[in-house]
Amino acid sequence: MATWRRKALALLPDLRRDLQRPGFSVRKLRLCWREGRTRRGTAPRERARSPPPIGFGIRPLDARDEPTDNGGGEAFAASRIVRKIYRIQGYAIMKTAFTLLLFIVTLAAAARGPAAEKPNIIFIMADDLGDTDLACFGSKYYETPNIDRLASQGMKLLSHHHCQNCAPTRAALMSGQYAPRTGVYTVGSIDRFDWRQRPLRPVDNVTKLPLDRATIARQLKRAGYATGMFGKWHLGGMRRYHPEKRGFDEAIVSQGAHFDFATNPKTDYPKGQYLADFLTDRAVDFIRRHHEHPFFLYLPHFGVHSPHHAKQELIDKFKDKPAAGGHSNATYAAMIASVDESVGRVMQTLDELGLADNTVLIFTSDNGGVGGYAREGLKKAGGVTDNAPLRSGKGSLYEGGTRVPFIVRWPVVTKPGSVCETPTIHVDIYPTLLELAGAPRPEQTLDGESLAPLLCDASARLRRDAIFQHFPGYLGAGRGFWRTTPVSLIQSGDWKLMEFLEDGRLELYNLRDDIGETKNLATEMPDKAKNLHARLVAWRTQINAPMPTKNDPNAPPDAKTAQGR
Ligand SMILES: [Ca+2]
Repeated sequence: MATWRRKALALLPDLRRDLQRPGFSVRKLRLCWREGRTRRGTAPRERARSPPPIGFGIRPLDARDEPTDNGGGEAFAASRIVRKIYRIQGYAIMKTAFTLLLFIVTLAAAARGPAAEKPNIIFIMADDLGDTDLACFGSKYYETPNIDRLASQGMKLLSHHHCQNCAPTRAALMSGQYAPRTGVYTVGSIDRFDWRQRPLRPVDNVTKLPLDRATIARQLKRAGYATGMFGKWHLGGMRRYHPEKRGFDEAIVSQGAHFDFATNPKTDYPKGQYLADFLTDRAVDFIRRHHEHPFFLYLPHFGVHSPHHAKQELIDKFKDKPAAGGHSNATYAAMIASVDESVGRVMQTLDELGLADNTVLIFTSDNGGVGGYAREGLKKAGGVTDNAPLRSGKGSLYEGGTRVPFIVRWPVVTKPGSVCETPTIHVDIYPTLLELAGAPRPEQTLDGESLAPLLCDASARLRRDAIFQHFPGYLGAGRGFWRTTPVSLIQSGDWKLMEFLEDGRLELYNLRDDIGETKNLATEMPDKAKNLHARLVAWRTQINAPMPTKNDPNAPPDAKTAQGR
């Protein structure tokens, strides 16, 4: 027998032992394999910036690939197998060996049951938390030790975007579709703001996620996941639109307040309990009841949305703390602290149950922070925080309104403390979770792309190279002032082009050089603006995006609201 063959076979018993360890996942192995393929396909200049590939392009291994002392070996996962495969590969077996071993590995995993290879998924989302409202995203006033720890153990996505306010973000997350496909552009009807003196009549707004859309929860449920949702839904709360009818095995929708809140279905809770604590109790209970099978937990907090009410002991902690960077509101800081406590309790529960290594834990916010308006001349818009250095805040399509913190911890796959600067957006989450779970794609169009390659390697390239937003309406900021007027935008790499639809005005920003969107380069760089605008128009055409129509200020009131319907 050839020497290389003897050495390769000698490694197999060791490999078999590894396969019996908890925490093993064929999916992780495939992701690492795919990551290697992705890197092999990148341009030479990109490759030069990345760590040198090994063998098939599989990244070099480091300490995080070893079993941890406190994890009892649970940190073992695909990359360890990949290393063994690499060693065998080093004995010249190459692709044949990998194919053979992947086959063996898949069979072994199948023998252990399908549950063993599916990671649990927890998606925690704050409400109205700004991009700089976490210590690990720059705040020197707010304190978020648990979320900071989560970020240190996982990956921060620094250019992740949601919509400018609540409902459309949730519709995109749940459906995997941009707003022009769901019709959910904002909260409430278009008549929430008096647009009648403006040049354009907004597109009618859909306030409930259409019933023919399969939610991400429904697809994960079809893949064998237990699914639970506790918190703010905002996509139609009653009967057929309730999350329990949209793919969640169990759901409690909270409404209205942080103390003395209502729930649907009605649920008893101790008088005086704070909503974030109530929701976390339900979430922890759900994890404990489903710890033996894969589960999807969606925990959309109402914090830190107004009304700004918080637990007194947390307010007291901040009331004498010096302001920093436009952050100064003790009650708001206390609300953030409660969300942080919630994340900490979820992390602790995962540790207690030994689930941390096989759970993808995501934390984000639904839209930008409420603040930064005064610099826009919107003195009546109020504000409780500041998104600086980002421009404007919630309700605006400038970065302060749409850029949000996004943290993913998936032990072994996400490199601890890593950051990713690739522009990403809400519609990417649905296909990402489908891939991580091995769940079937729905029949509906999915507009985003799986971020799994980025989770393996922050410098990996996605197939698409632009993200889009389309907002054909108005959001007010006091009488006669607007946080936004109708606008569409494209972001490609460092470049962002906005087209304001009232007059066709273009604004072009280089976000790497000018994160605050202070210098409009549209006139200075007409070719760049023209190219991006053509791509934006092509996207609007392809997705059949409805456009606002001309408004006639002299028409009778009935005619105005009837136009275009
Ligand atoms: Ca919100």
